[in-house]
Amino acid sequence: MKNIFEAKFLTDFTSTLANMYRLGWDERNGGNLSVMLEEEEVKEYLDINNVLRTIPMGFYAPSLVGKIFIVTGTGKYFKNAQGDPETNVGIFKVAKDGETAELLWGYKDGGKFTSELPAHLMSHIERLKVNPNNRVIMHTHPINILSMTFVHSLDEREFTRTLWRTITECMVVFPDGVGVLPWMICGTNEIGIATAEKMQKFRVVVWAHHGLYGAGNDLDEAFGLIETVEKAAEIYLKIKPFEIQSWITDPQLKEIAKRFDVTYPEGWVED
Ligand code: 2HA
Ligand code: ZN
Repeated sequence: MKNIFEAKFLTDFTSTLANMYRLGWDERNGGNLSVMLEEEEVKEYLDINNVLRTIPMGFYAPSLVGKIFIVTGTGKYFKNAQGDPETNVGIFKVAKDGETAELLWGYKDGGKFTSELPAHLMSHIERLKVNPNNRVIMHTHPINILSMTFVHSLDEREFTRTLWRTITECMVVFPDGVGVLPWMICGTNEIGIATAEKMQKFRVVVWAHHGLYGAGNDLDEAFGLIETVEKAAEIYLKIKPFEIQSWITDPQLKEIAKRFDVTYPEGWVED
């Protein structure tokens, strides 16, 4: 068996957490991350039939039976994950009953997965329906996008259009737009269901006054997507106090979409 501390799926996971922490996105135990792993890659490092303990998930996910996930631990700090992954991160398989996690590695101090597991796994389920290559769900508290939810309409068409119109690359990176949820209690199945429903259409779902969820085929893609949304929000907040002399216009948005061959939701760019 190879040394799991050298597994790329683990080192990429913890270095991503470190980057998120350094950007100021994940204070204290803020944020959580989950990646669906391939059984073949995990088998090189772990006996996938050796279950350390079982943990009830609190909801039923039949379509994920047998799937293996690496997930941040509840109450754990992103800043500590690289130094001590075995305490701060866990790897589990969804048991045959579809509602129990079979721990294969990690959560060494007796801990368990993030309180946001429902939102993560429900989002995985919905993203996989529209994109079988999706592997990553990332939840974080970026400063600017969070701030924007206090001063901007939460209408998702308007919210998206503001972001698109601040940086040319936004239309290319998230032509599907961003979903927005009003303030809700976090850590519940209800916010999980609401987030997953938005994930049918969007790869980014903003949680007002809390943060956002992002999805991607790999860690770089999910991270890059959130980084771009966050930067657009930063530009918006920087320019908002001033009289704006020029925005990216609707005809320009159309030109970008045409040039980069991307499609946006109908009616979200004006004629
Ligand atoms: O796990 O970010 O939404 C900490 C959180 C909860
Ligand atoms: Zn959060």
